[in-house]
Amino acid sequence: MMAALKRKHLQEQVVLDDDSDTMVGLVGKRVIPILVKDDGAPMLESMDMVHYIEGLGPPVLIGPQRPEIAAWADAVVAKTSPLTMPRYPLLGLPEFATVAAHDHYVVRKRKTYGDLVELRSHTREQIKALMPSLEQLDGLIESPQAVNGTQSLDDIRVLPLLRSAAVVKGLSFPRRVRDYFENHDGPHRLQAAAGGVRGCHE
Ligand SMILES: N[C@@H](CCC(=O)N[C@@H](CS)C(=O)NCC(=O)O)C(=O)O
Repeated sequence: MMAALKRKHLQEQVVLDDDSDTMVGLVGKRVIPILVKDDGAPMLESMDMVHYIEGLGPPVLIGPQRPEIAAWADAVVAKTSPLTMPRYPLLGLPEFATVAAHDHYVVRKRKTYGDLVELRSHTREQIKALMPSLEQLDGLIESPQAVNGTQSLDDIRVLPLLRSAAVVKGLSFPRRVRDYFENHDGPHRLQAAAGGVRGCHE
């Protein structure tokens, strides 16, 4: 998202879920995302990457931040993960392109979330539990352009969460959330801005 906002070219390399060697070879452990800088040095904290890219050229995250937005983003993950995590293997994502990579993810997630089919069978209750948080965000959004009126780090906190949640069929965003999301996700806007579909909220 940050690279798209800064109009920076980012060469993307997808790592298959079972390809631990590539991750360990770069940073010594299994973790994504990894940003390899032009000088070859890897970075492995996504917010560090955001600050690093923001530092290249004129800033784009110039608006104010609000602590309630960060708090909202931190709290909502517990509600979105049970919906999104069991759906990622259904989306034809490139990190699950082989049967082994797909099954590696399913087995890994089963340890944390239990059986993924069973988890999906609770979709109705999970959506019901998430709606109050989306209503809360609806009341916090100041404009369709930016959650705080002017683009800021808070948009980097919120938009990818909405992008992930949007994979859930049957989940409808409240009006202001939808306007905000569609403004950033439409075909001629920052379609690439929220990065891949899969949220990194483990
Ligand atoms: N603090 C890191 C966390 C990254 C993270 O949690 N990555 C997850 C995937 S979304 C991960 O690599 N999990 C280990 C695994 O896939 O085995 C960041 O914000 O970049």
